[in-house]
Amino acid sequence: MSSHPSREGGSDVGGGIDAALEELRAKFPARFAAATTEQALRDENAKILGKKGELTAILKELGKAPPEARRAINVVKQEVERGFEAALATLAKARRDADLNARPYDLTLPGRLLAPLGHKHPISIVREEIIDVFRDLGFAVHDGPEVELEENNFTKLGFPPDHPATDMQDSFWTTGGHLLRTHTSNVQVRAMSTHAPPMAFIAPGTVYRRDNDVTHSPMFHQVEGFLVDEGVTFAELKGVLTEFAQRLYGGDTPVRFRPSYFPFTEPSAEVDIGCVFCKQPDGRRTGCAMCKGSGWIEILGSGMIHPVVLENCGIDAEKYTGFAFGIGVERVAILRYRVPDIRMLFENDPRLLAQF
Ligand code: 2U9
Repeated sequence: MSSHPSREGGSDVGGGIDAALEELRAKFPARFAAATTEQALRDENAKILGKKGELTAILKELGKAPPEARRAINVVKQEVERGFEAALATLAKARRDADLNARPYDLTLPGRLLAPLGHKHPISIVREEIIDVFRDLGFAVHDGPEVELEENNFTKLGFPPDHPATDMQDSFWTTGGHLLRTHTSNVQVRAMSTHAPPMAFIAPGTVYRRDNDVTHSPMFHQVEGFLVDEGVTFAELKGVLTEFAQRLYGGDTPVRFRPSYFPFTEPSAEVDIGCVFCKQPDGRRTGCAMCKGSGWIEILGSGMIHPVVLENCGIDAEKYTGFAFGIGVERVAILRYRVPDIRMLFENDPRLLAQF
């Protein structure tokens, strides 16, 4: 390739054009070097090689010029093209060097929070605490279906066929004798029917009843539990449930057992703890609106499993006895967090949930 095309090989293409070509050839490196941005460089390149560019105009003027003349112009054209690519590379390198030499990002700065963090639901907080205590005491967690047969939900538990709980008004019936379980006792029935004593299970889960007011939600949560073995008495029931109450509410919490009635236990007892709201520094309870002036708050129901229920689940009631209990998870959460309406727990308003 010639280093000076217009003067070699007789390539003089006429005074004006020759001069313009020489000037272009002499000046394009400086023109490219003066461009400080890629856009400016491309603009400068277009002024020379574009459709209406200076070199394009020379080429057009050449028209019928001899081939050597066109070759000379093409040589210049190639020089311009190479010069443009080189200037482009120089700009890219300068940009990269500037990036590398710029102040580095501060990687120790905290990230930007794109979405607000969620919170554990109060029902989950309380349920997990209850499960932890019973797990510690040797109970295993058992699961079961939420859509259940009448037999496992009512019949085997000793509910008479005309018991109000079995009514269409009280339970959610589906089809084929199925209903949404009204308690997690169905899990206990299934566990007792498939395991041999000794056994101790808890059944945490969601249950459904046709109730809807300030203290009742049609969907709520229970943790039920039972223990079956030879020689289990009410003393074991009292020991386990006192331990549970004091682990959840504090070691100095008074616990009392009040006679009650459930179709599936005999005898049955409701368990109260000393009111946590009007407790004085000396441990006395003064009575308040939460405990309705009594100084006691009910936290769960319990009882010795009825022998008929044991037999219905295939357990020899002559040999084995057991106790069972049921805890309403919402009740624990409402007492702890003083939620005025149970339904607020399920509206999932982030402003409420963020407070727990
Ligand atoms: C079997 C045998 C016995 C479970 C029990 C209670 C007492 C009880 C309530 C607490 C608050 C329900 O959520 S709540 O309204 N439950 O008082 N539950 S004894 O007894 C059983 C369960 C299964 C086979």
